[in-house]
Amino acid sequence: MERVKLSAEEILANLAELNYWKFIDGKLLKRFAFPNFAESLSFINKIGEIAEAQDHHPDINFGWGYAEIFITTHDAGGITTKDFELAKKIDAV
Ligand code: H2B
Repeated sequence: MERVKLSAEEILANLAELNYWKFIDGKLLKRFAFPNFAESLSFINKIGEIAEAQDHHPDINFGWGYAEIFITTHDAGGITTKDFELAKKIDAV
């Protein structure tokens, strides 16, 4: 059940519960800003631990002062509730 693709309406309804996440090219996306490289790296390491615990893994672009998180459910070929659960846990970091 968890890995059933959500409809466009369901995605929009779930997005409304999150802060600053967008739905672009079939993925949830959020960009985080940091004052230096070390804090970007620390942030994505924490996300890595969460992803392993959830068995649900985002794609990440990061560098000096930023991290961009992209989430989709590869097994379902779209967005599922697992993506929103992961986004909420990332926001709680
Ligand atoms: N992460 C994401 N983002 N989507 C998946 O479909 C997915 C995953 N599947 N992490 C998991 C791993 C699956 O391949 C393993 C076997 O549970």
